[in-house]
Amino acid sequence: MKALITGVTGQDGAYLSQFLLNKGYHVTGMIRRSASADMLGERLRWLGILDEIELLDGDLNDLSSLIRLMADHKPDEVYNLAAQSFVATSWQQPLLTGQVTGLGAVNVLEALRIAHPQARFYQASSSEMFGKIREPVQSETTPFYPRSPYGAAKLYAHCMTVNYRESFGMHASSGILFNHESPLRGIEFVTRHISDGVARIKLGLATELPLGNLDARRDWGHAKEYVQAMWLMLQQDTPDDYVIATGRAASVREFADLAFSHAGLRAADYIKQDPARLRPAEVDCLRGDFGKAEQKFGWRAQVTLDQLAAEMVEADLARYHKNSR
Ligand code: NDP
Ligand code: GDR
Repeated sequence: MKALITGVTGQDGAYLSQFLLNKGYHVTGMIRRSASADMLGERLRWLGILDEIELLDGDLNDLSSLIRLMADHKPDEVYNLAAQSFVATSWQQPLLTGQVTGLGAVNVLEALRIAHPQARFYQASSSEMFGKIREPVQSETTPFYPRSPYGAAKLYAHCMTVNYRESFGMHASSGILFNHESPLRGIEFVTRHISDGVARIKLGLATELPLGNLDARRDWGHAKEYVQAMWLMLQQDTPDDYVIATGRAASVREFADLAFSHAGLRAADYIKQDPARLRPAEVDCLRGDFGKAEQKFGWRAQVTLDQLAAEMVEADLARYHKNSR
């Protein structure tokens, strides 16, 4: 089996590559040209799989590169994970976010329709589409109300994925994934910002941790488990949309408490409220109903929030120890 992954250098791209390699797939990853090419595969290197992946140039905004990839490689499965994925940045760069996160997904769908329509397609949809929530627990039937340029762009990509499935009979599925984290999470996201901050404070490299809205609640799971759900969706005979979540929600403050206490510290002694980190519009609380995924293909999250926080803090402590040697 051959898989093509866009966004292969990101958190999910790295774990999905590892998962598919273990299943015997040939994995091709699309990467955009960078002047820092030596840094690009850092997450893949961390997992020890960089040399096992075929990396090819392309960009989500360049339809011709996508058509060429589909025509030349004829992948059985295409996972569209590439995006401008940081919500806070989407207010600073709303047009770019729309182009990459929204239109970029349609470029991939178009490339497939033109060059290789029989491939199975996965779109990385997001719980951010629920935004100002219409139901306390969100499922595939909950109405959407995005609260950021990122959420709006993801909703467009999501609707287009459904549309290509219904218009052209393509095997196109969307995973509406709730937040998922890991030691490979980008440093700008709150869980990793916290685990990194805890490690620095523990090692005497920092004295405080600036945070924005401590009351925001998220349904946080482990990325390693979520990439399995992506693959399971593409193994179904019929394409569909699925919520992937743990079903539990916790606040930023609660996650910080877990992370600090894992290092033997009290969060309240170090957290500093930073108004600059507040967002123009906030998503207050997300909690997902994963019942459809569990019923259709038996997926359910196993890792607890405490285990997740502990793993992330340990990984950041290890990074600083390694760098200081
Ligand atoms: P990351 O931010 O870690 O990775 C994003 C990837 O997209 C990187 O490989 C990046 O490449 C690539 N990329 C960005 N712009 C372009 C472009 N123009 N052309 C080609 N590649 C590009 O995201 P995650 O791994 O966390 O998430 C994967 C996907 O899932 C994203 O679409 C995200 O929006 C979505 N999602 C994530 C959730 C989460 O909690 N993690 C939850 C729900 C959805 P580079 O390294 O060059 O920057
Ligand atoms: P999110 O993740 O916006 O949910 O998007 P993020 O970790 O950035 O924020 C989660 C919540 O924490 C609050 N917060 C802070 N956030 C950051 N980044 N930094 C801070 O200092 C801070 N303090 C408080 C935020 O206001 C927010 O409420 C992630 C991304 O991976 C998206 O791509 C994905 O689609 C969604 O998850 C599901």
